[in-house]
Amino acid sequence: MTYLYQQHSLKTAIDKTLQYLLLFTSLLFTGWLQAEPAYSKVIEVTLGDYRYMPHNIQLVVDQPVVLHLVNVDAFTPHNFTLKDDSDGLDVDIDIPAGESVNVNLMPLFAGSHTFYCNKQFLWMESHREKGMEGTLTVVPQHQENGAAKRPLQQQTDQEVE
Ligand SMILES: [Cu+2]
Repeated sequence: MTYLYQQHSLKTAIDKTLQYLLLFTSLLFTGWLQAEPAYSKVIEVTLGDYRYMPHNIQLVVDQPVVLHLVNVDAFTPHNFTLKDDSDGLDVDIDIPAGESVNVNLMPLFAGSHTFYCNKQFLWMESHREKGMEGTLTVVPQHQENGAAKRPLQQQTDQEVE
């Protein structure tokens, strides 16, 4: 009898623990979803030989991305600077030679911005002067892939013709 009772209470204890664990996990997950957008789309940008590849990057408003910056040079440190006060953009990150860095970006407004490398070795030309810069364009959601949605009226007119 005693044994059965103990077994029962143990089972109840496990059930309760599982319930709490499940509740805790769901709370964590919900909280995480609300706090952080899902940075699941990765755009890889290679830095090397005083240039960015690609040097034209297109983002879509409200679609978070991870910029995966890879410095492929063996000895030259590079950098990714993207500043625009009007958009709240303020990125200034160094990528040491042979290393990579991730930057989470959440574009809020459409627009076009220049990014560049702020490195300069002694009195020589800066990396930017050597051509190490690029353009980051943020397009509205409906202009993604250059396919702008046509107004409904226009579509109706075409069907009539
Ligand atoms: Cu550089």
